Amino acid sequence: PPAPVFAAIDIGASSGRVILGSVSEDGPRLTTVHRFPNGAQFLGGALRWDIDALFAEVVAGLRLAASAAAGSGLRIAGIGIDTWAVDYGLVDADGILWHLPFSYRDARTRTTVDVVHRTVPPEALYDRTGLQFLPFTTVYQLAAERSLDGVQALLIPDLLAYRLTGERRTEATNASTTGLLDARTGTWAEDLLDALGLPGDLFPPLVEPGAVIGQLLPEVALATGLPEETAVVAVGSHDTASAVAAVPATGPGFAYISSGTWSLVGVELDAPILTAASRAANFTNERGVDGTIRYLRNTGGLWLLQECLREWAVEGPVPDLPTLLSAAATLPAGGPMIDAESTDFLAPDGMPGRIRRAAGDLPTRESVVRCIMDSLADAYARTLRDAARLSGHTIDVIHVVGGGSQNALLCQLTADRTGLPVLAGPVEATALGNILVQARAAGLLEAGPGLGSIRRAAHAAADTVRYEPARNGALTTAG
Ligand code: LFR
Repeated sequence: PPAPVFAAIDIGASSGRVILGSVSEDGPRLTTVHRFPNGAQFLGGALRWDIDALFAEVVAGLRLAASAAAGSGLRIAGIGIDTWAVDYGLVDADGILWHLPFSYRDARTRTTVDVVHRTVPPEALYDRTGLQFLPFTTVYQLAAERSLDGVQALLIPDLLAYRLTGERRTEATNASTTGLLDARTGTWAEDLLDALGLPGDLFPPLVEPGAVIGQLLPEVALATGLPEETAVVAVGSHDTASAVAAVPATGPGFAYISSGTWSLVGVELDAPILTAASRAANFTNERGVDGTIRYLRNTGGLWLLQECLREWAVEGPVPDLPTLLSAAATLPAGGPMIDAESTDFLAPDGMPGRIRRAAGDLPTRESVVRCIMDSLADAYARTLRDAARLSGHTIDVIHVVGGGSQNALLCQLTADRTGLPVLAGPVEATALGNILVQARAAGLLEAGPGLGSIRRAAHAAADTVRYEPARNGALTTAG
């Protein structure tokens, strides 16, 4: 029989891709078969995701994947989907989508945060769900819905899986970003749903990474050229869960920075930390693959840079990113900084102006870029110091994965500010984690529990670049 390959559909807030991956003795091999841009758009008076356009890209990508696999004599043994977290579509009993999913950057939760907190105080929410306060968490978005009668909420990857298979599930890692999952048990906090007036069956049943969600609908099989028996498999459908699963760590003392539109900065733990000190430091306890806990803070990310580049491109021709970054690297250290964690930078538009107002004197584009890089590295160092202090976890190396791992200036500044070595890569950690979870479920990697076989495979695949700090000094609990 033809050898198996797995398809990863990996969609971030600014771009998506469909990647084929095979897993052999020598480690995993990935091939990108389709790439497409993504971004929230003003549609129907609000910032939303064009989910129909995204689904069309998914189908187009699967069609390309099908022919690439067939051309190499391989069989697609599974399809896994991961995207950004927290956002959802409302689907009625007939499967009709009520409105285009809102983006977490839409302003509608500005008033609903207080509405939720008046019913369940933030301390109680933290104690139960362990999530850092972010104004866009699903629970605040749901409070902005006019009615939830007769509908179910499907998180974005679950919505795409539903359109592929007709099956409704809620994948567990992404469920943990809704603010409605119990951090201790990993099950729905039913009393919380109840207290907030949300229907008990608002979300479909939970499913763990590795489980089969369903097979392709006949019309999807037809459109993609894949057999109907092709399984859609649950993976860490929260992109950050997949990315951190594929961190090529070789020992326990690692921290990670999942670096893309956002930077997710923290450590991996066995159990959540739900203390008042942890809440005060705004640390999150998100669920990872195999019930691991990602203890992290969502700091600002490359969104700051993406938005500047977008705006500058509207003004006229811009130097390409490598040129801008090299120019920024020649500027002296110690320049102006912004608070990269501030919600002031959440919304789109006018980013260079907002950064200049916050930082003060930034005469050139490269000085704005340098300010962003310094500010991100500073936020990373602050966050990792807090993570070590609050968790007691010793950190002796930082793994940077995702698109930002290719940003040499940012990686070096991160090493310098933390005093720790940075191992950068893989770039496609998210797709790799997606594929490795499928491969393990198919029996190609040693079974869990524990991410051991996945991390070993990730390490075999990884082509990492090492950045040494200008001065040494491990971050410890005393840090
Ligand atoms: C990263 C990410 C983060 C989440 C943010 C919004 O892509 O999934 O983990 O906080 O996007 O969903």
